[in-house]
Amino acid sequence: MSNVAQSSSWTSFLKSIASFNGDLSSLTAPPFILSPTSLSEYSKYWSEHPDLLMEPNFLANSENAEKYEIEAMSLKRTIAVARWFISTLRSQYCSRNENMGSEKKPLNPFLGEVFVGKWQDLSKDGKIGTTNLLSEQVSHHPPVTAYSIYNEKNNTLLQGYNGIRSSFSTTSINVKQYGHALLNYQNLNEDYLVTLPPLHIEGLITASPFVELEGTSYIQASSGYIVVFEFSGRGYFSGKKNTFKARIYRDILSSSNKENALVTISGQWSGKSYIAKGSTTPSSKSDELFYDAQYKKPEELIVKPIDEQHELESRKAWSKVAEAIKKSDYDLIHVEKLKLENEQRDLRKKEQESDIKWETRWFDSIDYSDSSYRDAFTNLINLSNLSIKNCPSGSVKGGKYDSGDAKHWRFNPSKWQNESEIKL
Ligand code: 0T9
Repeated sequence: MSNVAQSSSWTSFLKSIASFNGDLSSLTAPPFILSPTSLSEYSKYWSEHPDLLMEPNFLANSENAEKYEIEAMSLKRTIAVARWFISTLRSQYCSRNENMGSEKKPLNPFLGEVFVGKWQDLSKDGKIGTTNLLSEQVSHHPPVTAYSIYNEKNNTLLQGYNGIRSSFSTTSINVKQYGHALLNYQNLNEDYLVTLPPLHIEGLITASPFVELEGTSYIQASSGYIVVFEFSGRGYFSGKKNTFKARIYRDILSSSNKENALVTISGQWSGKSYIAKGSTTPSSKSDELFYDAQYKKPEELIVKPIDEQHELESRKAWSKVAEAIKKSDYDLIHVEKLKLENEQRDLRKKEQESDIKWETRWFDSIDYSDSSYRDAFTNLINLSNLSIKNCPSGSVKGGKYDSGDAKHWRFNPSKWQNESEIKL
């Protein structure tokens, strides 16, 4: 075991996790496990392969297509969306390990913190266009981040929000994700609902934490097709870590029997996966490669230099804390963090005194409890038979987790149009 794992700071951190109240962000962790990056930045992981996110646009139905051709094309687009989703996972769940040696505790975003940037078109023919990211911390207790990823050239909008609830078991932290992503391809008049998988953090005893996905994620297409992803770690489907199996069905009804799968995909989401027709598991020897996560580097988001940023922009607001973390200067980290936290406390106090509530910048909380309300989301929820409640992502309707309010965060484009202070 490493010196770090045996150090008193790590063991006392482990003890504090074991007895914590559920809010991981409130724990004081030893400096070597702190990341200089705020959780509000993590929204960028959704689009580090913009070409894959845009791909369905290039699989449109041809004019006067017959019914069977339309069916075949919407299946092809669903496969493309599944490929994009798999392509996001290595960035989402492995990048801290790959870039900083282990999973790290992110900075806990303050209310109203924003993170913005863009991906430039790297294609030769210019068909991808620029993709913009807007990320905003819409809640602090509990932490919730909302985002909008918009590509004007292809009229494509990916929006979503996420939060977590965690618990501790003997050797790992178990995390349930809340929220979902919604994908709208306006040119195709097609929508997708993406749910977020549960995960756990392993490697705590040895002070080398890493994330492993578990459970199920769904992608429900407005065409009816549904993709069911099952995740597992080392030793379940195979001896490998980060494995998944995905099955695509014609609709939720046919998904009750695995034999009905039209397409089956399997492999490692951080490595190679393979695809085959029907319900048999594809093999790396005889079947087609579905995705290779190591084949192309993630495209880096372009973010303005810190001195051009607004006070609410993440990297500017946290710059002193981030510097202290990079220097491993524990006292300085503490001092700089406290400044930020006190400013926030004062702000909340002033708001309370004058009876005003903090207003979110680009997102609205929409209450879906009125069952006569209809939009793309309610349509996808009905197709998928998933819960409309704000409960663990991917919970089924009528299941044991189907409870809570029905409020979800949505992007409000007119708020962004009227934005005068924050520039991309
Ligand atoms: C949404 C993602 C999420 C956020 C992170 C659990 C976690 C905070 C939430 C779910 C993104 O789309 C995907 C990736 C990683 C998730 C983080 C991994 C992690 O460890 C942290 C938690 C809060 C900790 O920092 C625990 C403390 C420490 C023991 C880990 C180093």
